[in-house]
Amino acid sequence: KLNISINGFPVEIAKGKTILEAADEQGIKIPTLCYHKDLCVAGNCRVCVVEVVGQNRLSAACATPVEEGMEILTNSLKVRNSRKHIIELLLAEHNADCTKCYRNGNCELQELASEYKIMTQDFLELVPLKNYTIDMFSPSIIKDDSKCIRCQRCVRTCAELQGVNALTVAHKGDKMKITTFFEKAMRDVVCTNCGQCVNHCPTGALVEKNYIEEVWEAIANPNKHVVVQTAPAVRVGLGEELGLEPGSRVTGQMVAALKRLGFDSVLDTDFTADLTIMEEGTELLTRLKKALVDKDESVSLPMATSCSPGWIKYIEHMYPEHLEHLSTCKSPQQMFGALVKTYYAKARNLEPENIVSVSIMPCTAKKFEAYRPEMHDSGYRDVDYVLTTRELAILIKQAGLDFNKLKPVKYDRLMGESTGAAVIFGATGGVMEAALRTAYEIVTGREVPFKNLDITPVRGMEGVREASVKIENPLKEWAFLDGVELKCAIAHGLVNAKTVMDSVKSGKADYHFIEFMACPGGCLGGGGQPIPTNPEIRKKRAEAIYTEDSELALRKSHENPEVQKLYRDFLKEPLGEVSHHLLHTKYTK
Ligand code: HC0
Repeated sequence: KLNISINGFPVEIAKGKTILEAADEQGIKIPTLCYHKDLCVAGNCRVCVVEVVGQNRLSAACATPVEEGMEILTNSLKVRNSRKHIIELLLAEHNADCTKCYRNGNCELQELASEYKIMTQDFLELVPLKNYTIDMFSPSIIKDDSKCIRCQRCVRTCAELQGVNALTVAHKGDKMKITTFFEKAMRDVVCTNCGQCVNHCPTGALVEKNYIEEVWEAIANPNKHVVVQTAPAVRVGLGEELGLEPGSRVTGQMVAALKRLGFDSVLDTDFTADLTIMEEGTELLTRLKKALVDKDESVSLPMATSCSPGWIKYIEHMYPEHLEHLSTCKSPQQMFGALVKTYYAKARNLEPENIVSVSIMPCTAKKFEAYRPEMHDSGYRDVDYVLTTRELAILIKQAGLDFNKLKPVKYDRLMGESTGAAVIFGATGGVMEAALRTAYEIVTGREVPFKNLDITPVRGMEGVREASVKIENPLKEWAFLDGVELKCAIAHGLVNAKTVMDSVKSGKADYHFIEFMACPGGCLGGGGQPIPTNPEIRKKRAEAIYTEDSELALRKSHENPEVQKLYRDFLKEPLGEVSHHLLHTKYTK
């Protein structure tokens, strides 16, 4: 322990902490802009400067380790004046038309300006606003350079968390800007649309492309039947955006809110998450049989999950020669969309052209996925509009609903029933766990050999995890799997996907099945989830997901009665002809 003082009060601090962390431990907030718990320290915004008694210059609290005997002042006159000047300078270069900004009310620069009561514009004459670019071409993300404070959180996010490097710094001095390769539109570079830059941006420089008005118009149109589906991770994120603690579970209230917003039918992406397990599990077992029994060398193992659209865009860009590893299953969002305008339309006696299919996702890449040209197997655009968790909160606020007063209600039926296996799709490792619960039982006739069905080796927040399950005494049909150790890997965050893909590429990966999710923590940490995000918040959302699963009566995808009915009435069998047409896809090199 080190003995220091903060603002004149003696404190003991563990060795290795920064001044920022030491102050935080003592309940003293030091403002930051470029600092983020998910990222390496940059120390470039200088908003977190503090005075260390005896030193002439001010120190950046995020980048300065505590030393024995340090006397730190976090709020001296010198500190306050310096901080205020920095905020004023940032504002002088910033398009501060806050009332028209998408991040109005949730902007770190706005909050600082408010705290420091920046009422004047002393620097405006010195640094005139330039001609800035606003890139609106991407279906997922808007990049507005007039709101950028050049903190480079987005650049570090894209490099460190995602390993994509779509964003970079160009030029010097007052011409410095955050841009892309050859300053192309985000749509035209390697951007995966994951939106991690959006939920790490402190201002409105990077925001989701919103489809709020389009959805209100559809709801208001009496000739349209508007169906909404909600992704697994939204139910553990939405509450935060409406003032509740991270990790609040709001499934029933969210359904109640969606009904009051005027959606004609409130359904669940979890239904098609269960369906995905039936299709993907069968695909995995088919590949194993071909490889192990038929010795078919054209079969690609390991098989990789295909439900995270950011991950799909990543592998298409970075490992195009390995696309055959991907499961051919569409994501649950897109399976849902294809079924709504076919199976659901028929069952409800609706004309598909009169159905508007909306999905609520924790993800910005889902907007991109819905707009992929191949996603119209129903004969129409399968999913018309994708809103993020944040956009749903905006709808709820605009409608004047007091979320906390809403009584929980259940999803509508057809396509509203789901199991715990589907809920855990929202956490890293969840798709793997759901698949193992079903595949093991199909093969052996018994439940997976883990207490309460909790396959704990696949859970957690390590970037890359490995697990295996030994198959013993399988049913006759699966005798070839007797004694086989089913080897799995899980990667979340694209930088970790790279590690695993490099080992696949080099032939060293001896896994059978790999789950890839583009975002840290899986979808619960998606680019469309409430801001802020950090490891503690994601951990609480994950705990909420697993609690939700543990409390459900049905926890295995193959036990979903509505999925069973879907196969009986419409699809007939997993990987059958109808499934092939509606639920499976091809990828683009
Ligand atoms: Fe996910 Fe999904 S679990 S990608 O993370 O598979 O976004 O929540 O909706 O589609 O179900 C996101 C979350 C989904 C899909 C599901 C999958």
